Amino acid sequence: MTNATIKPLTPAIGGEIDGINLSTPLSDAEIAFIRQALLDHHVVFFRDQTLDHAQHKAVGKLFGDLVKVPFVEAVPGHSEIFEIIKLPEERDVYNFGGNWHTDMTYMQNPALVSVLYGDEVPPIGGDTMFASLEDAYSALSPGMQKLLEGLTGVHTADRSYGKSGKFANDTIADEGMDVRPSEEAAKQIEHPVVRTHPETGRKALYVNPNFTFHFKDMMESESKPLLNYLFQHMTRDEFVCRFRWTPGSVVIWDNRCTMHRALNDYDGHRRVMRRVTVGGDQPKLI
Ligand SMILES: O=C(O)CCC(=O)C(=O)O
Ligand SMILES: [Fe+2]
Repeated sequence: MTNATIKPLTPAIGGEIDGINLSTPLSDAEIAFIRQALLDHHVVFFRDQTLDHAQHKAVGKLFGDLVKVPFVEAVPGHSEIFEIIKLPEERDVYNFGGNWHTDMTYMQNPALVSVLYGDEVPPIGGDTMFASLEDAYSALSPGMQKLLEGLTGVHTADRSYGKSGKFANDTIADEGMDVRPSEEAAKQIEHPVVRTHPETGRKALYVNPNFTFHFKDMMESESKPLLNYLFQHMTRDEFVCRFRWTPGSVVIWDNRCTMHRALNDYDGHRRVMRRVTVGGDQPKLI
């Protein structure tokens, strides 16, 4: 039994769950409710939660084993948790997650689910946007779907975490977020451009502007026109939602069928989020 309710945010994506306290051990009915809501809405939101590190990890573990995220320092003593911090004085700097992306597609086994907890949120701004990659796929013509199903995407973290990536000059990293650029980021990883969700059987587009550089066996210049078309298509109004954080909000998203983007419109305010990440399967087109 659960008294939980869900209120969709938009027809395509996002649902706010009420009536569940994530800091307590959850009943089987509550767990089933959250899992189904995530499959139906791709990203779910909770308000007014209070999670310590152990409780935060317990929420992540509802979906599988937790992993350490590469290139980002973890919270001391908690390798599966990291903090996303932007300080008031960090004006005009790149913010973490600021380009549309799906978490960790630069790995052979990218993230399955991410659980983000809003510890300190700005009074206005700092929203996060989410896009449904299933709706984006479904809206394409049968001809384009077929073409894309024959393609493989090449992903790398180099532009973000490489030696000359976005975070290479993050000079006040000591008090803020601790990103560690590395040669390792240049590694190239291949994924199908269309993947099948292993639990729902639905197909989703699986490329993103932050990590997908080109199609396999094609040059960047050849890949760009189609990739750019897809990136524009994937962020059409009818496929996205925008979440307004309040302190204690918890957001859980399914990286198998979504991408997201953190908005950088709150210079002069501190924003602190904590994330745990559930390890994923290898994306496949079935
Ligand atoms: O800070 C945010 O709103 C999202 C950052 C992000 O991309 C992530 O946590 O995966
Ligand atoms: Fe992210």
